[in-house]
Amino acid sequence: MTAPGAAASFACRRCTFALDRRTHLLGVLNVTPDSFSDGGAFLDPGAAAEHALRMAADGADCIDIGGESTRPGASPVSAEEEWARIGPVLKRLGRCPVPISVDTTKAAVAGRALDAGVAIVNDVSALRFDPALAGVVAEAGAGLVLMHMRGTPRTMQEHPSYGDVVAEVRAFLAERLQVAVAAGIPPEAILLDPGIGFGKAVEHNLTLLRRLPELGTLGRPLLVGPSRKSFIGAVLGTAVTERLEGTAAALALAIAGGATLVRVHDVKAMGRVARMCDAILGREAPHVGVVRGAAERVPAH
Ligand code: HH2
Repeated sequence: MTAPGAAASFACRRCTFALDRRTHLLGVLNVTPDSFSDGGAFLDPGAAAEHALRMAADGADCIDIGGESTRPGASPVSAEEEWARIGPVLKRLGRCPVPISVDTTKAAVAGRALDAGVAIVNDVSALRFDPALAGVVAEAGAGLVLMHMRGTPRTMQEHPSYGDVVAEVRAFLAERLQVAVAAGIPPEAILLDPGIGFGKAVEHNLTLLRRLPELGTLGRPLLVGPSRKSFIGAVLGTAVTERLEGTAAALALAIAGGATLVRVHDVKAMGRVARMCDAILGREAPHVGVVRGAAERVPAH
């Protein structure tokens, strides 16, 4: 089995990801009071920076910091408020060993984050909310994530309906890619994301994951973020704190379907899932690890 081929390279600012070699992980750092799974956990800048460094040590290839929740029904926050949450953390992450992306839709926030050394702008609105954002990204030579969402976080879960969800997400991403390139952002600095959980019913999320290879033909790497989301809770009947296995399954199938980057909260566990997938897909020579503890004394198969 080989994963369907999408574009393998991603390069921006000081950051290059060799995506043909292995799946890359974005570790989620939410510095918000109201994110759906970890709101309020990292409001203290010191704790947030510590968590980011822990995720880097656990194998995150990039830290994705966000100061505004995009959960269904969330109200927007001002650029000032968003920056007041993010800025102090970025200051502490001056010596972060991996690149940082900023999860924002606002040019003012992205600009300040890029000045502070961030490499990538993760825009869940795909350049729809702030007309100035494309110019800020292009000017800085930054990377850009274009994600599919229906409407806005406040309205997106009000009866989402599609004729063919995959065809519609694909057409949206193709059009936003053209917009970004026309604004001066080089294609090799762009990642595409189907936006799991953004204006989609459970079946839409499952269908997108099942038919992910159809999005790989857009010629840019695919980033997928199913981590802890409510479609997993709907399938398994589990609360947000009990979605690790569901996340692992979604991630494994996304990787098999061509995702070369995944956005995750549980970096250590999902890094193992990704490594195992990569080994099966023959992406990277498997690292033969040493089994520690009681298990090594018992032959296993
Ligand atoms: N999901 C969330 C936020 N940002 N960005 C991309 N590119 N893809 C995603 O799937 C994605 C995203 C939602 O997760 P989280 O940040 O944990 O929650 P909240 O928006 O409540 O802060």
